[in-house]
Amino acid sequence: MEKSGLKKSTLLLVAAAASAVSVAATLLLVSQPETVPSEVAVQEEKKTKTLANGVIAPFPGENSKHGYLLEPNRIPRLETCEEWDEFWVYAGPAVSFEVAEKYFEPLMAVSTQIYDVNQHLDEDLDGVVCFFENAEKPLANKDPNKNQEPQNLAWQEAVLEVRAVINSESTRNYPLDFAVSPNVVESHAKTIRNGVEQALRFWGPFIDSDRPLAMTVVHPKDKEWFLKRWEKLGRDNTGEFWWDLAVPNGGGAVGWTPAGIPNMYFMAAEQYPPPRGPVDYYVHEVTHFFQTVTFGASGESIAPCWYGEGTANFIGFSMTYTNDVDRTLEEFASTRVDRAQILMRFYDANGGLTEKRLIRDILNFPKGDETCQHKEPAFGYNLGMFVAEKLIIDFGFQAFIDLTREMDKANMANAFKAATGADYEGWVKEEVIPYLQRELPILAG
Ligand SMILES: [Ca+2]
Repeated sequence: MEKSGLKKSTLLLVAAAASAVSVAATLLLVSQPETVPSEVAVQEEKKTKTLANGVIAPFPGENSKHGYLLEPNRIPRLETCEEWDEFWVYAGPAVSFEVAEKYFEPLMAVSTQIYDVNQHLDEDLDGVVCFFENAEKPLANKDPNKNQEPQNLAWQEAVLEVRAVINSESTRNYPLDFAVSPNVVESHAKTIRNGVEQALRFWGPFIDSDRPLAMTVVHPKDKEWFLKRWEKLGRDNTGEFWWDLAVPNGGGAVGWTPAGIPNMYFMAAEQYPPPRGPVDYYVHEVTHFFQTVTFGASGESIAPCWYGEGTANFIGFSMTYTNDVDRTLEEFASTRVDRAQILMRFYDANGGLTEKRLIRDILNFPKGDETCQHKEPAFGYNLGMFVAEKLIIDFGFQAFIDLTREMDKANMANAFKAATGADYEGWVKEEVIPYLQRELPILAG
């Protein structure tokens, strides 16, 4: 009871600070506690400070798990809400959890420090940056979905966290050793190079290497040229195997040499031009480059089937449109449905989504089996995407980075423990499997 009394009294002060706003005034009435604490009690309990614009902020500052940097020199001060929407992938932020809770906005983030630096953008002084400024706002007590089944929004938060961390790090122009085979259409090579360079700029700061990325674009008519280049690059594990897979539809791959050096390939042709707008394809391949350059051949040998393609899928789809978070989430939502349907088709025909089966498919699935990557249900891509999603939901995007870095020396259980503090098998059995058993049937419909 005491706790809720404290919450209400803080809300009262925030609302009072924004007394010119009718929304806040309404809330003042709705949330008014039966007994208003005395001025002295409020002073003792609440620990706040008043910002320059008069908004009351918690002290010390509060932050939701948004992933943006908080060091004073890393928080940009932006001039317009348009610029803000380019930079900030969530709604808000609100100055405090108290303020955020007033609104029905599942993607509302909280950051006192980031609010403070950009408080001039909170024109109507309700404690939230660039959120229906001077307009009617969606209130929590008018939540249109209040009586419906709770939706899983955690995956969206994981997507936003990937975008936020990547946006928040500085960028880096990573060096390329770029080669194009003679028959490749010039504009195709350019599109692919732009996509990879864009993906490398934000992956670059995470990559602890200066070795230029050997990146090769080939046309299906240029097999001899490809094999020569492939020889020169150290005969990685793409070669004719990948060539034959790529010829019908094109596509990308990252192979690695026996010494663990990654090389990237794309096949493009008139009948399958490379995608131009979305960058998930390029982010996906650059995620593989990050993985292999970080943990080398030893990491490749301990990575379970779900790890490589699953994490590259999740991170790639999270970045589909770098400047359009809504479109990215919309397309990702339908991708999740498609992938869940592929998986449920398989499980329904093979004894169901049982714990025993999922333990095998996540913990013990043979990577060399063709259903890991190349044949339905493509566990690596499809099941792996949901395991990666749960990894980022539970431990954050940084845990994926840390896990990858730990995989250069340890076995998977030790790497996971070092990166997350949790027990790998225990996490799969107690968190991932119940999550999949709940989520996949709902998605597949
Ligand atoms: Ca505002």
